[in-house]
Amino acid sequence: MGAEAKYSVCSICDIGCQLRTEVKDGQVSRVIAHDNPMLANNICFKGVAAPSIHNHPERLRKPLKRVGERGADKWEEISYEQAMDEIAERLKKVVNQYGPESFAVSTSGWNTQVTYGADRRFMNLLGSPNWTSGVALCAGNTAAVNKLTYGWFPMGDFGNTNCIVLFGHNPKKHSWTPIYNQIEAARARGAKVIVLDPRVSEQAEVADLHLRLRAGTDAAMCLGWLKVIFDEELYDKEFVRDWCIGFDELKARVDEYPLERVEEITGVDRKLIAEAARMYANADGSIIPWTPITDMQISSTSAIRLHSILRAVTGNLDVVGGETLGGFSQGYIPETEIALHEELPAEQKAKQLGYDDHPVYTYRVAEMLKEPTEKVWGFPYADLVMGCHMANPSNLFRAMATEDPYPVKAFFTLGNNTLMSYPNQHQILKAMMNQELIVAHEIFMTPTAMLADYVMPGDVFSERNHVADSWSWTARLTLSQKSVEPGEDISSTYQFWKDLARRFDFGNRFPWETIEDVIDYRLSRSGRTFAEFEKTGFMEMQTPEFRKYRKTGFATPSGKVELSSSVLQDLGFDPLPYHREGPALTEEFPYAVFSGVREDPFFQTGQRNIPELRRRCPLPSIFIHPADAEKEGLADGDWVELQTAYGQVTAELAVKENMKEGHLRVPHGWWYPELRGQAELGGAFISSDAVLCSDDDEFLDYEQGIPHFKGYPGRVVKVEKPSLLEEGSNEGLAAS
Ligand SMILES: Nc1nc2c(c(=O)[nH]1)N[C@H]1C(S)=C(S)[C@@H](COP(=O)(O)OP(=O)(O)OC[C@H]3O[C@@H](n4cnc5c(=O)[nH]c(N)nc54)[C@H](O)[C@@H]3O)O[C@H]1N2
Ligand SMILES: Nc1nc2c(c(=O)[nH]1)N[C@H]1C(S)=C(S)[C@@H](COP(=O)(O)OP(=O)(O)OC[C@H]3O[C@@H](n4cnc5c(=O)[nH]c(N)nc54)[C@H](O)[C@@H]3O)O[C@H]1N2
Ligand code: SF4
Ligand SMILES: [Mo]
Repeated sequence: MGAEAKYSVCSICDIGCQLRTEVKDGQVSRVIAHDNPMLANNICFKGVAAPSIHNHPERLRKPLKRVGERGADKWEEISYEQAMDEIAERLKKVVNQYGPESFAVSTSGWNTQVTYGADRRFMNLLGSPNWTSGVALCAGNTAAVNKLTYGWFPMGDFGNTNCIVLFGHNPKKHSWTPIYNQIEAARARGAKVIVLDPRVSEQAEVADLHLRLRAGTDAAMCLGWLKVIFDEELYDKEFVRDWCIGFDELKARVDEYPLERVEEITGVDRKLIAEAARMYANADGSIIPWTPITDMQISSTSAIRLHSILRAVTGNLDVVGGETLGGFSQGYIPETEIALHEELPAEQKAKQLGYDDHPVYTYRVAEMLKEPTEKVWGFPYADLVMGCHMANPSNLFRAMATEDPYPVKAFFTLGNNTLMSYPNQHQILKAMMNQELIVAHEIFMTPTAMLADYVMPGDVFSERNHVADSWSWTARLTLSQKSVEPGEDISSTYQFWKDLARRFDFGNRFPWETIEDVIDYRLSRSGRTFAEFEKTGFMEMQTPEFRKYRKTGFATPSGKVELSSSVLQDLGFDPLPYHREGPALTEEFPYAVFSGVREDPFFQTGQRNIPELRRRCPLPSIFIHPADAEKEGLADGDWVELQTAYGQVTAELAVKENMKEGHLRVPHGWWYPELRGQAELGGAFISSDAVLCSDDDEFLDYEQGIPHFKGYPGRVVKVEKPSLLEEGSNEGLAAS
């Protein structure tokens, strides 16, 4: 007998596959492929494991209040109402004593889905600008930098493109499955794929061209491509003439990067650089899909700007087969309107941490782009991909730890494993230890939640109704239906903020009682309710409209594509892109370490407690090339410590041909849920990449303050396997 299957949008990772959820005896029993053949392949083994995650015996189901020392992981269960009363009272006390800016939030709306701007609304009404997000190191900062150049964050037209350029980005069958499928489909149609990656990644193995650049040199590579494109006149002259400003200045800058110099910086043969640039520029429709690799390096702003510039000068902006500037979904009130940014007073916006030092994704730039954004897109603030007008995390954690430039004393973390999700984990710990109030909204007891005063149990996608709008990245609405009831004390993030607001004097500004009420409100401009939307199907796509700029101009101060950025110029930064070298390798720390390569079975710091996923990757590895292993006298399977001047992590050594010589790779997100009670904070300091990377100035991108996770100095030494990780010493690892 087939059980009833609801439509779901998976939130186990951030790509949001559409699939279907079956229920048996009041529990999610199975997650299956979508019934629409176009979507049927969009499911990975993490999605299939959703029942094990949603029904996990260790899921948080009762609000917890700390009873021991902070971080001791000792709790008493209290009711939801009591928790909310106490949180409200303690937050008021902090705000009264130190001002509203002493309240900060770190979140990752990808997984909590239904916040709908309520967090920003709450903060804006309270008066705090200090909101940040995991996507400050991901698509959120890319979106902000894209806006500098042409006022929006585009999405590649995978369906029609003839050339796909992957700067590191390496979608796999079980990692961002829909993007992997779209690349596969394009390749099958004959589209070319160019991969730029120090390693031989899965995408590199099957690419038409693979450029094995040195980590952290993406900006120099793009400057080399532009050199070829300008010298050989492969650019769209008409578009540049009519729609771009700053071409001559850019060309002069690009002339400083002859291919000999680019070859020297990147380590890639100049002939290959030229061939790739020609392939990209000559294809009829090329895309550079968003990539996190340029989100996390020292020349991040320049590298992301260079991707934008390449799109523009080759005529790939807002055309079929190129990159679409989608705009907000019609008929669905966007988060940006709910967030009420215009109600946060200018003097409070100016207190946002990072505003002075690294302003590009803070309110400072949002204010500079307000007028053109409203003119072109209809709203003064464009909240895109759940990460906008953010505080800089490094400035924020410094303020929390040291009270410089002012005290930050209350910290809420929702759907974000904060401790491990930014650079300089030592400072984050110090920051959290220096708080008067910490609230975590979570589905599991993470190292971050262990540091909280209150842990509020969160719902999961099978337990809530939702209309997803891709955080305004693409103009598409998709349906996610509640399949089962969440437990009584479990809340969604919307509910959390609403119930908190009701305890403040602006409670009447949260008139929507339930999630369905907010969705009804968001749909109201198209004259429908959620119940009506649910009946019409699982997805609505807006027909793309190309070259919209001909009617509206671009949402930049000049109304043009700003090859030379007037915003960067006004802020006192170099308005043109450049290559900046990362922290120098030394005799003591001779390897370029990079963080990343997502592991198929896990999303970021999650799922190490799900046996069927953990079995696929029981322990973390540190990766090295065979020639380097030999030089160091190390063998595959040795236990090693990867050391930097800032910390060290332990893992098993994996000697791999596909690594690049001179580089070491450390995975992101490892902690050991099974070591709860045995190791400090669930072993959060044993193998986490965030321990290794500093956020001192020489590690930060100037304009955004982004850490250099792609090529920082380190070394590797042999150690004993930590006794805590010995097989059989605990259940979780025994599962392997
Ligand atoms: N050091 C370092 N930091 C990084 C990165 C890195 O490579 N290295 N990568 C960066 C990138 S690319 C990204 S995208 C971000 C990701 O940052 P996050 O999105 O914060 O990533 P996760 O580690 O998955 O943490 C999400 C947490 O939300 C919880 N959760 C899951 N579903 C729900 C839910 O429905 N409700 C609630 N309340 N909680 C839920 C999970 O249990 C998990 O603890 O991190 C960035 N930070
Ligand atoms: N299974 C699974 N899937 C995921 C995630 C997950 O945690 N698990 N996370 C999701 C999220 S939030 C993100 S952001 C994406 C990230 O996924 P990807 O975009 O694929 O990024 P990574 O896997 O970190 O690294 C990809 C490649 O970048 C290369 N690389 C390292 N340094 C450099 C450099 O300096 N320049 C260049 N050009 N390449 C470099 C690495 O060798 C690696 O092959 O994956 C998403 N998909
Ligand atoms: S790729 Fe997997 S985890 Fe991510 S949304 Fe799709 S099914 Fe869920
Ligand atoms: Mo990400």
